[in-house]
Amino acid sequence: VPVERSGTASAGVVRGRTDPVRGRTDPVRVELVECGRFPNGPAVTDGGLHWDFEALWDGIVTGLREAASIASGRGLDVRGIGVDSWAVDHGFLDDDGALLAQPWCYRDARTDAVRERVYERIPFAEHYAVNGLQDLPFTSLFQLVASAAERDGRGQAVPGAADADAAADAERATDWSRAALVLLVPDLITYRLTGRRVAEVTNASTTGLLDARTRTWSDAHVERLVREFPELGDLRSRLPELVEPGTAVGDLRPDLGDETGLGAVPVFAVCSHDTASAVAAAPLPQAAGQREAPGRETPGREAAGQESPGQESPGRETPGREAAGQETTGQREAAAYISSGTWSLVGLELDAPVLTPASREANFTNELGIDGTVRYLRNVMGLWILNECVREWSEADGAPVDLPALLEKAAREPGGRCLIDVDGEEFLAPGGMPGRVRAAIDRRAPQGVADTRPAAARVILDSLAAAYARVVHRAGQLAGVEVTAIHVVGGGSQNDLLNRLTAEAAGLPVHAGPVEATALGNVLVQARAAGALTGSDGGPASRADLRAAVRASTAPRTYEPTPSRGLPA
Ligand code: LFR
Repeated sequence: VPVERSGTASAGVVRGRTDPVRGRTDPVRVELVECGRFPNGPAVTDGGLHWDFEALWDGIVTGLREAASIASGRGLDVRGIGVDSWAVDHGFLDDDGALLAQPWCYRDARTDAVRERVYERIPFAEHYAVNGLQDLPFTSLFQLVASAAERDGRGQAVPGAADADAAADAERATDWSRAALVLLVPDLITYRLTGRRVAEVTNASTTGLLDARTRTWSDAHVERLVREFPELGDLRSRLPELVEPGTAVGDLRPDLGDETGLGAVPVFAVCSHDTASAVAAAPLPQAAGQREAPGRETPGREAAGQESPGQESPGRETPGREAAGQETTGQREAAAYISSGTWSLVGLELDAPVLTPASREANFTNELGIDGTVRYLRNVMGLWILNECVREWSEADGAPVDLPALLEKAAREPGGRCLIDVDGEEFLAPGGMPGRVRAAIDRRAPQGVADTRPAAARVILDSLAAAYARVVHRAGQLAGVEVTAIHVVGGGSQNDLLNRLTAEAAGLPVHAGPVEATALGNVLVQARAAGALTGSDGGPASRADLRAAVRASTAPRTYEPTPSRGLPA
């Protein structure tokens, strides 16, 4: 399970007692056992920010070896392997299935200008109508156009290329011109594990090439792109067959079965986008649309999917809870989620995309989720900003910063003095983060905020909490649901101060946990596919059954908002 700044290989043990007559007698419990964890981060190689795929692969094989040994020590059978990672990034395979180059990291600035060129020819609204994706500079589509435009595979013109001989030409051929197939990072790993080349749909939905309504590659959109950018050539033929989470992709290659000690184990497609796995394991009470507020009329499901500009109230950027409640009276209730880590992915689980102009203008995304669902959310920059500051402060000190102590001091700082725009693209790239944060504070707080680490940390966390609150309420308005609680999952759910600030800012209870939601979602989908997890009635497990297993296996912490407190000024 590689993630952006560290990779974990976890094994899940699924327990539950089944009575053949009465069905299941106790809730299924899942225990996660961490088998390996390794650092992962983008590095500048070949003139750009790339991932070290071989280092990732080594970490994975080591983790699998450890999983085999832990399982055999505990007398357990390994029933499946599933891969998830961050989204959008991909590698190119040549005709022989070899990886042509290290995958680019989406944080490289090469797509900035490309995005403008793409929108000049295909306006954002036309993309949104098909793929429903928020405008982010790094969506795979922009990366592909950038790669196709490269002349020597690294964005440099080749001097004297015109009169180069054929052999030199071949050597200089771009990665794109030699690419037979595009595989997203988790699909690349699944391919190495099994030899099978597929595109798992939750992650494929972040490429910009999928139709958010049909969950299939949009031939029309791909053709349109190729018409405008002929250098993309036969893009469609380079997109693999799509599979849904839960599909058995193939068995672990025999050589790897031997090398790791795992033997023949099926590899399942899971929600291979880490955020989709995390949302699958967010213990949401019910999916939006399943539960109706008592005595209230429920609008048709289509209401959210159709263009209904009258549905939202323009100009209300930051409603408090009561305001949102008034506006959404008569609508369904739902809990929001925040998948909190390097990024914070903030939104709702829906059963159809919201493609309205209002949704587009608010820059909400419709990524795909488990069991035909849509992850209706926005990317908020997340703990990346704080983590990068901590990394640089630690480098400056020559010793790791004591994070709990820093957060304790930040909690004692006066709050709400200054909010910075955590979504600013200026924070996207690594390096120099404390300086960029300071500059943003100075722009926003003429009255001054002390130039100390705790003060900077407090501004970042206040700003994150305010952004979460805004996005949660806006998601509710745009999707036509009343948000009644927030579930924070992932590593960031351990940040007490941030949870407390979020509850205050949103005026909603915050339930924090599980921390390892991504690994848990990954394991649960495998467990269901392998037949190790059935529904409470003995039939196939539903999403609600998966979440019941999460609830039975973890203990969330709840933060109640102070009554009458709304968003920070
Ligand atoms: C989170 C995540 C986000 C995606 C970003 C870039 O790890 O997957 O969902 O937008 O990383 O891939």
